[in-house]
Amino acid sequence: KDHYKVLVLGGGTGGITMSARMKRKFGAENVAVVEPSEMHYYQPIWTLVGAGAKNLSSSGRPTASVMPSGVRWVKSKVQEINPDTNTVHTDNGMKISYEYLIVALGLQLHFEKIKGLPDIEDWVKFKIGSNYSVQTVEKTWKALENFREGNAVFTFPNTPVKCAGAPQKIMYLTEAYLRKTGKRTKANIVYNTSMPVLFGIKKYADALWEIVKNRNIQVNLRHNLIEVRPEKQQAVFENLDKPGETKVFEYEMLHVTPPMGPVSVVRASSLADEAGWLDVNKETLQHKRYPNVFGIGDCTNLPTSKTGAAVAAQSSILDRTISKVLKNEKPDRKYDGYTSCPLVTSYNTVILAEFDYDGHLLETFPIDQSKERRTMFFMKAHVMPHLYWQGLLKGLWGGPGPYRKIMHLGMK
Ligand code: FAD
Ligand code: UQ1
Repeated sequence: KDHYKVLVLGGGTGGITMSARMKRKFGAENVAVVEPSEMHYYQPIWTLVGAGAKNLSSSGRPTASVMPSGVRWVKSKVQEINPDTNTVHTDNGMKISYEYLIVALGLQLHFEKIKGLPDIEDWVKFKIGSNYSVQTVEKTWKALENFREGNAVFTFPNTPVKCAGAPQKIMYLTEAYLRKTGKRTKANIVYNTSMPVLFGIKKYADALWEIVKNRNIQVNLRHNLIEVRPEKQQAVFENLDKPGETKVFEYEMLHVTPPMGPVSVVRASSLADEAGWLDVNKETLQHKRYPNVFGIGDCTNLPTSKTGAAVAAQSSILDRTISKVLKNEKPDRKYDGYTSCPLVTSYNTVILAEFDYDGHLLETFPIDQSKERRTMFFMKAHVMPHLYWQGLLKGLWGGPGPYRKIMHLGMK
């Protein structure tokens, strides 16, 4: 069969979530998902894998096991999207047509844009790691375990990224680990970020500045990693405020957050905006020019922070939008940009950031979430994985919005 009522591109967080919801709406036989990967990963736990607190194997399950039963899995890569003819070409030579298209292709990592970064097989030798990919996350832990003395350097690129807190979460974990193992006095911890701020939302940024001050962590703003000299264990940064000026940092451990960008197949299609991201309406998630096309998650140009928590909130809105479009009615519920970032600040504490498009706080719990809390760490490490596999991926978790209202009943 090569025609489906609903075709979903990508079987990651957003793709599996929407396929479960579309199965309920249209019946499994009317839904197909294009995804090449044999394994599906719960990426948020990689923060703890890189710090040696969880196993990599706990983060993955076979794609076959998360695909809603009866939904067609096309195990191939999307090669070309033609919204004018309602067709998609795949690497294995299929041409699939659709009535409705949901694009959930995530984003692309660009390690190759950093000059001199060695082949991944050599990262252990050169003390480099990155929590951002399945191939590199265990290398972070190796570098941390092998740390003797010197600089532990953490980077944040000059592009949009997914989970904007993750580049510094691993830094706090490293600091805690080195303290625990008696090596902290021999270590200098350096966070070099391209951003002009430590975090985009002031309330959380204030809390994080307090933490870096107390733990003697050096933060350099507007520092962008452009080159690694592995043999010399040096990382080269450009000063984004003074073009042409570079600064070399020696390292004993280097955590790289790679530059990121839109996936090439979206960028090359007429679905993209000027920057290459999927061009959707920020309230309804419907494509701006093709009304039978929708987007969710990291591949979109929704002006919020790219996270799984955002995908959860988007999924219930998109479900509703599609119901309305089906009935030729106007979409009514609006996505407010809800996103969340559990900022892991040690092996047992988390600051749970939650906010919307305008940077207004949308905290679920009626307590000050900018404080480091053990309860929130427990949520991140032990509750969220279940909520992900059993709730979100089954189309049963649409974000904490409704619960927030209940929790705040009778409170200001
Ligand atoms: P993905 O889940 O990445 O899925 C994209 C899918 O598209 C993939 O399966 C890929 O194989 C597939 N694909 C790509 N190209 C093609 C193609 N050409 N054809 C077919 N398929 C293709 N979020 C949180 O909410 N909380 C956190 O604490 C958190 N921590 C994180 C920590 C780290 C280290 C990382 C890396 C991410 C973290 N995130 C967190 C972010 C979260 O994982 C992502 O935002 C979320 O997975 C986005 O879902 P998505 O469906 O848009 O993309
Ligand atoms: C969330 O819904 C979610 O998706 C399942 C995450 O991804 C792993 C999160 O990290 C967070 C924080 C949420 C938000 C949920 C609550 C209960 C605050």
